[in-house]
Amino acid sequence: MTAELPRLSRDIVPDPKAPVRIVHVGLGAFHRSHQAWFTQHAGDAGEWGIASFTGRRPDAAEVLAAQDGLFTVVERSDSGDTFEVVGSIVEAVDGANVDRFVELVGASQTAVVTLTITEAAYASSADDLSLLVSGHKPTTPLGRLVLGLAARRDADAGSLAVVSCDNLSDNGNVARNAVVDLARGVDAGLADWIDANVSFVSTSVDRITPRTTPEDVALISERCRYQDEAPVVAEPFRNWVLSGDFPAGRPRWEDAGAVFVDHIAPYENRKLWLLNGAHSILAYAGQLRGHATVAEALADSVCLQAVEEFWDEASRHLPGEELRIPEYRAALLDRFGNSRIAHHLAQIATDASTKLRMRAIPVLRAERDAGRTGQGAARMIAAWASFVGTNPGLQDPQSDAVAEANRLVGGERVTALLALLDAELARDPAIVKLIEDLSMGFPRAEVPARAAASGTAA
Ligand code: CS2
Repeated sequence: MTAELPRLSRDIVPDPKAPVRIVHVGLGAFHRSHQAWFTQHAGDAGEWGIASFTGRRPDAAEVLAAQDGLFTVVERSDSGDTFEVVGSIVEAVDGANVDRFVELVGASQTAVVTLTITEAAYASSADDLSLLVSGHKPTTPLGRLVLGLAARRDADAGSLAVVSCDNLSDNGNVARNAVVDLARGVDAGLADWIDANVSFVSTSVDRITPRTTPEDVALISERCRYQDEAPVVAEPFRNWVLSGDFPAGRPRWEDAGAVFVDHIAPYENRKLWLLNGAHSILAYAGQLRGHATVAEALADSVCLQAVEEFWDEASRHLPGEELRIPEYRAALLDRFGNSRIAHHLAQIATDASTKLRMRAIPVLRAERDAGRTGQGAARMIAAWASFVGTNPGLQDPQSDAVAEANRLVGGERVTALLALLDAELARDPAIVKLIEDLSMGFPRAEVPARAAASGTAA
């Protein structure tokens, strides 16, 4: 039946291609439900096409290219699904096609480069530096970006904006430092050119987008009467806060609800601590207790209390009426409780050593500086420490060091794990003891709470 349906393309959903003026790195589900969606909904969308490159594997680009870049966004709320075809991605390219990437970053009509490359990809890579120095093609996103920016300088194509859309605090500056440092190792003049001509924009991005399942693909065929191999399912909520200059222009993302601010840190912290921090607590505590999804874990009072305790601590360091913390927290409970979105805890649990540095450590430090224990933040770390004890294969940029820590026991083990997040805190025996004691606190629930299964979001 499915085989008889036409494949989604610009023939069956006419949507003229806009010229490429945005280059994206990290063509995944989140990019499609967020930056591509916002670009589609900008008032001047017709002028802004995205060329989107994959990170490590070609698959997503191949699937999307076969349907002219079009894909369906399934907006999934408690009350049902709505379907929308998004056409802002006009070119979907394998990231290994470095020549095309360099050509586009070097083109004067390109005004914006956006990144969703994961938190871990901002760490420096010695391999990339030696590849660049020896005139070979780099393999990491930032290495490729340095090559692209060198081409832009050489072509005298002018300034542009690089917009990090990863869940890192101060992500614009983190991106700037990583790119400029890498460039300086290759060519000091290039580093200076980047410093003077590239605007690194900081952003806080938000839209819960679980991995697409075969059931989602089947649902599109049934409901939309075309075949789409690259749909994304997302919650109705979306948020994008940006801070920085766009010297070569940008789409009118504000028409789609994006907000431009002078000082982004409070918004970033609100999102990273309250949303992502809670996610990390649920990911480790929830799985230890036998749950599989965010909604299931949230229905367990042990997990919910751990989240609320952490939120109370974090909220003390999120001052200012305009942040509307009580409303934000209430909205998060609703969003997490959307049981039709099957957001798997295993997906959130990866890359802990990078994520917890952003989600737990700032709150733990702020609480201790204020003379309190920081127990809520410590509990997030304790849940991770306990989880990696029984799940040693968890994906992590520091997986070797995690495995080494796991060979130790008791306080020594906790010290070694904490040192991966914050070396100084790991030297404080009181914090180590607190985390060690808390790590016993997540026994498997006798009857794991199971959220009502939905026919479409299983
Ligand atoms: C999650 C985020 O996987 C994770 O670490 O916390 O991907 C989260 O779902 C998004 O930031 C929501 O905007």
